[in-house]
Amino acid sequence: MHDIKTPATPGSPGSGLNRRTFIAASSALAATIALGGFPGTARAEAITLPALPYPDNALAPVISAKTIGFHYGKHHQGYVSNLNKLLTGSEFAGKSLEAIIKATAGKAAHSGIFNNAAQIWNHTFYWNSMRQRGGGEPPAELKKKMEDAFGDVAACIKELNTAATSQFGSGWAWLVLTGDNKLAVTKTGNAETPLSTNAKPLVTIDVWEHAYYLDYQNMRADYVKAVLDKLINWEFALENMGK
Ligand code: MN3
Repeated sequence: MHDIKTPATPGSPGSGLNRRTFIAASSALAATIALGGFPGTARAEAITLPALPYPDNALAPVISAKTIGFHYGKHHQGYVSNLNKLLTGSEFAGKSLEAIIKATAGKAAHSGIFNNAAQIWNHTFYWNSMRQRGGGEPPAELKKKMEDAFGDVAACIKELNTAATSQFGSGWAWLVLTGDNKLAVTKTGNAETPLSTNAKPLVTIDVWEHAYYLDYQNMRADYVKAVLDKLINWEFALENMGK
């Protein structure tokens, strides 16, 4: 999913980009090893845990390094480990994550594979839906789309906030681009994802308790507001709009 390029001078002083790339490459290596292989000898068919797009403390204090440690290191990794076990000997082994999700969505006989595959995809999308010093004014092209669909940016954010806070139990809130090229807000339960529908996901917020409980306990609304105000990655949304 991500191209990992090891820089010629990893971690060279004064180069934030090199440092980030090096951390990403190191995380990818750790994930490969955690899955039981080494670069070059890893099982070619295995689904791997994509590297975080930033260090684990990049989103603090809104989302702590401790939360990221459990959420990415245990939950996200756990879905990867479970899926690889479930795929062994199945008709879906060797297929891409997206293909597995689309082939198993809505099929009760394959719910275990779907749930783990969709959770892997949703979490990778979620990490990218946030950034250090996010929030604020969306890029002009996205802002125009928000105004067309919701009236203004604040109304779009309010819809996202309502979807995230009103999702009963575990799930996700999404900003999507519908089949008729309009922005819309949706929410999904458990592992469900708009990826298997006609709508194109732009950004998401994880509202499973494990996403916020260590930092906010039961105060989901505080977590959602902080993510929308300070972390949401509108540039990522714009990038996805163009795909
Ligand atoms: Mn989660």
